[in-house]
This record gives sequence, structure tokens and C-alpha cells, in this order.
Amino acid sequence: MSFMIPEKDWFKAPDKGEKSWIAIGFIWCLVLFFSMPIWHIYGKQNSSSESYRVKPEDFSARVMKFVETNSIGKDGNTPIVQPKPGGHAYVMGGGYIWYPILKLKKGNEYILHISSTDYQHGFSLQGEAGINMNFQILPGYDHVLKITPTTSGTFNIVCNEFCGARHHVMTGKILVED
Ligand SMILES: [Cu+2]
Repeated sequence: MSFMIPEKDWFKAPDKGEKSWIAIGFIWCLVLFFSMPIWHIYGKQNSSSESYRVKPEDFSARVMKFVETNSIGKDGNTPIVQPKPGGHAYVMGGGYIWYPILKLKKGNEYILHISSTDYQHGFSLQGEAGINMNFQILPGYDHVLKITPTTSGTFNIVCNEFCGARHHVMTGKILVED
């Protein structure tokens, strides 16, 4: 036979050693659980964000208007857009690209809106100085983040949530100047 019928009184109460491991596991769960809110306040990775419902076509229209009024050049086919300090900046994920390229000034605050026009994406901002910020981006939601760049340079954006056949080429850029 390929399986065995359990003994009639198969349950044995955990012994001392097993109980200690259960206790250690439980304490560790509590440590991780309370680390989440504590790290949200004291860590630098988890920014507070707000989310608003938005139709993908409405978000897309806002992005197009933003590009039209603030565009300062092009990198290949992708416009480079410089929002006003303190103003709104938009990044749209869709069609396997993060669009457009933003050019920000160091030390100024911006209200960054990110959304998707097709699937769920992972907005992963990476740069020198160990910067690595990650946000889940969903179509139908405008993710709003208040950001103040503190380091100048080029920050690449990759998609880190598998979204389809060309997920691996889905990149973007944020430029920060002094
Ligand atoms: Cu992706």
C-alpha cells in the first residue's frame, strides 16, 4: 500500500522542546508584526501614500496634458518633463514603459502621481547611494506620494511585478539636478 492509516491515538502533546520552538516562532511573529508600523515611521523605505480612484483614460489624459505643458526635451522617443517645484508630477505605467522621464530639482517637494493604464506593475526606483523604493501600481488608482529628492543623479525605474511578455524591458527614468 502506498499510504498508511494513522495509529488510533496519533496525537501526542508537544514536549518541552517543541513548546519552546512554538514560543520562539510566536515571539518572532510579534516582532515582525510590530516592526511594520515602527519601520514605517523610522525607516526610509516605506513612504506614506494616498490612493484615489481614477479611470485609466482620465489618468492618461492628465499625463498627456502634463507632458504637453512641461516638456523640455526628448530622450529617444520619450519626453523629458520638468514639473514646477511644489507642483504635480505624473508617471504612467503602461505599454511596457514608465512614461514620461521626469526632471526634478534637488531639495524641492513634488506631488508625484503614479498609475497604470493596463496591468498591475511594480514601480521600483533605484539609484546610487542605496536608494531603492518600491510601490505597487494598480490601474484605476492614482497613487499620490509627496517626494523631495535629496540626491542628484539619474534614477532608473524598473517594473518589478511581472506584467506580461515585455515586462523585462519596462523601464523609466527620473533625473534629479542640483
Ligand atoms: Cu512588469
